[in-house]
Amino acid sequence: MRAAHEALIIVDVQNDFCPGGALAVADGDAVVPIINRLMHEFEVKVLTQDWHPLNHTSFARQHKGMEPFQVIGMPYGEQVLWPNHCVQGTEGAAFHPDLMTDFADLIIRKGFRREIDSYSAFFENDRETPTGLDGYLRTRGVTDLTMVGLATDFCVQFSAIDAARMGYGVTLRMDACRAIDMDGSLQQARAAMSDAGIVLEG
Ligand code: VGL
Ligand code: ZN
Repeated sequence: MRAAHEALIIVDVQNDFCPGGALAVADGDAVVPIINRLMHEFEVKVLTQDWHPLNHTSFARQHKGMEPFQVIGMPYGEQVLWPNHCVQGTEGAAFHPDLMTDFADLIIRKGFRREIDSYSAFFENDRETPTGLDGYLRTRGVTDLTMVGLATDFCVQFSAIDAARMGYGVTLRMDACRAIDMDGSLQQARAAMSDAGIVLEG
């Protein structure tokens, strides 16, 4: 068992990011048994859940003439446009059925405001509007995070870099992560996370 100041952060292990889902990550479901085993090691366990309204502005369908995976400028910066995914209350937004969600202490939802996306578990994509997760972890005395889940190059990376920036010790378990990997984004993410002092393990 790990010390009580260590938390496991499980990012977006949802049906839409697994094979057959709307924004499927290759081999995404392979992380589930590894994460289930890891959950036994940690006292503090947090799940994040991508949770969008049907008219979310990160969906390509909301922008006339735009296709998924194209990039547009938003008031808060560049935004990749996605196929509709993780729509609130749908089966796609549900956790993978084999993920042992009953063990989790907290489920933090993100991306629920129409006008802004939220890759990070800590801040929306303006990088300044908090989700509340930092307050939760701090008040529980957590200082070190192990991060796992989907997708390595988007939500896991943004969460890990924000956490490192806020002073948490951060380790990524690469065997329990899978990437979307568009245009070299996985390689870029690995480099950016190493630069931020994040330990890439496995
Ligand atoms: C994610 C793209 C859009 C993720 C979420 O969980 O990495 N990626 N929404
Ligand atoms: Zn999303």
